[in-house]
Amino acid sequence: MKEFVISEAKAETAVLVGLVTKDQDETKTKEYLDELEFLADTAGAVTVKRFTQKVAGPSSVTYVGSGKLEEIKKYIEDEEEAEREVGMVIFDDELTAKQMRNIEKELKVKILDRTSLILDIFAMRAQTAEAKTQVELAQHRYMLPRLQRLWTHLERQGGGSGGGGGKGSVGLRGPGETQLEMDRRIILQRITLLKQRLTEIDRQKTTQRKNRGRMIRVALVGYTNVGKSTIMNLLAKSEVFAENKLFATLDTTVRKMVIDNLPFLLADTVGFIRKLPTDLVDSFKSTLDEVREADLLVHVVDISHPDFEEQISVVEKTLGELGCADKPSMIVFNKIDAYTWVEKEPDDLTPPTKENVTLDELRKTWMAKMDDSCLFISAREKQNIDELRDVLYKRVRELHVQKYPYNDFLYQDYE
Ligand SMILES: Nc1nc2c(ncn2[C@@H]2O[C@H](COP(=O)(O)OP(=O)(O)OP(=O)(O)O)[C@@H](O)[C@H]2O)c(=O)[nH]1
Ligand SMILES: [Mg+2]
Repeated sequence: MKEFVISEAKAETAVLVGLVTKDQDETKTKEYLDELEFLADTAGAVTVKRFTQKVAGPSSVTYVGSGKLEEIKKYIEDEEEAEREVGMVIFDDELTAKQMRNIEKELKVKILDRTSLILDIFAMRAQTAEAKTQVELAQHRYMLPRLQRLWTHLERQGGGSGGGGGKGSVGLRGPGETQLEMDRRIILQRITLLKQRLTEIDRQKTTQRKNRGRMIRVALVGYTNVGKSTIMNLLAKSEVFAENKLFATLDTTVRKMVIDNLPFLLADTVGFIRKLPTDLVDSFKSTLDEVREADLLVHVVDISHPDFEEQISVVEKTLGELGCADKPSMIVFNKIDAYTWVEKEPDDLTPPTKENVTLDELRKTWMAKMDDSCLFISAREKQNIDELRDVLYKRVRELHVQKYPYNDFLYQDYE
């Protein structure tokens, strides 16, 4: 597979750049950059250096200030002199076409932003026709406003169909502009085609979903890398690709499950992440239909992650955007085996913080907050899995009786 090829070859190196602003303090920026480093690693790049800058907000010209850009440039040059080539510089936020162009001119290496990095990983992960089409659509949408920078690198598809270039701004017309107009048109045509293709796939899938019969649909949702696929594999004895990389799952997998004669459908879905551009979420709308049409959402959380609380709110926010905020749901805190805390001295009076709360205390707080509709498990160590099955059974049964009041599941013969 592609990712093995990348990691076995000499890995490309990456420099990360983030900002500390009034909305994003140093700790937050560090967490964001940790995640960006994980994303880079997933894409096959080794992070060699991080740069951060304290500013009021990103500069519209070069994202960081000119002094910082100079510092980054100097670093790249010094590395080059020492024969350690820097492969790329990755910025933690989405860059505008103008910022990208200016930065590229200055640094003269490959420039990526969070969005293009995520797109790259998505492209690497896409397996089915649907996921591939969705990723290509998202890539073209990302490219369109940035064409001016990219046009020379574009692959030409189809012949140039005469003329073009009539509408450019004064002073910018010229051969380059004609080319740009042509490319823009090619991309727009491609976007239309991809959208048509997705509508067709979507139509087929909707029909398929309708034919699934009278079964309650449960969807595993959550931040990326929390263990959704591992839980799916464990419960449904399926073999969904799971690994310690971000976005291991891009395609939704649905499995039929039966607990005590009660059949229902369980879906594994694409993970969410911070700063995911709406455009990208849009492109994955049909994948996310599984979430939208679910009767019950099982929100999986990685409790061993230092940022799990923020991850919960990112997921809740994304679910809200998908119109799923009010769906029946439950929280499953996974990876309890990896949860760590700092033990306090008995006479230590410092108030509890994220770092020194025991799992038991955390459990109590969340059980109170969630009205008991949360569970603590370890999918890897198979802890509390029976409890998870029991709770699922109870919830699905309730929903089944509500939705299909004839209680027919007890009598039907499901193969
Ligand atoms: N320590 C520990 N690791 C776990 C547990 N469950 C899953 N993992 C690991 O967490 C990593 C991610 O698991 P996945 O099941 O791929 O996570 P996912 O939520 O499907 O991730 P994406 O598809 O990337 O969104 C893998 O390395 C798993 O082995 C657990 O209970 N404890
Ligand atoms: Mg997965």
